[in-house]
Amino acid sequence: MKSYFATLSLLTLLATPVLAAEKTDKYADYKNMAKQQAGNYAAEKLNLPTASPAGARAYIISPKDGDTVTSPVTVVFGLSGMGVAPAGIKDVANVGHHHLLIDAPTVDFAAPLPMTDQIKHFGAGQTETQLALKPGTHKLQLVLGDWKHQPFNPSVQSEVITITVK
Ligand SMILES: [Cu+2]
Repeated sequence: MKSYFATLSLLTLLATPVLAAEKTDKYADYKNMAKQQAGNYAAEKLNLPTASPAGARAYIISPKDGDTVTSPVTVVFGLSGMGVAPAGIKDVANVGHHHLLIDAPTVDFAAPLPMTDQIKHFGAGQTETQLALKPGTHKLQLVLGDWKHQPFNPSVQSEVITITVK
């Protein structure tokens, strides 16, 4: 009889971790989902930057620095080491959308980029645009933004190019 109880308690002990493991697995998805949502909420409230992968690079394919062009100017955006996704896509790693800075506006890289005449958002995931510019010289720069329109850390941005519009 004594060994019967001993066996029974041994079986109980053996079974416990299995049951516990099953229970953890059962709620793991919900826990991860809640964690993700809490993380996104905090990121939005606190302007937490999204990390960019090493080597990610944004660049303006066209026009080239120093080009003389006519308005409207076709500006073609380049990105390597990351992907383009519409704004608001929260749970995909290493994606963002382009922003075009026109004539060097002051930008707070630690906050979402505002939408102004000098800061154009391409939140649908566009990779080029037609830009109407007045005659004269203009500066253009690309800055990649995360799902909440905030520059990455480190920022993924192009060189500033200067073009002349005839
Ligand atoms: Cu944006």
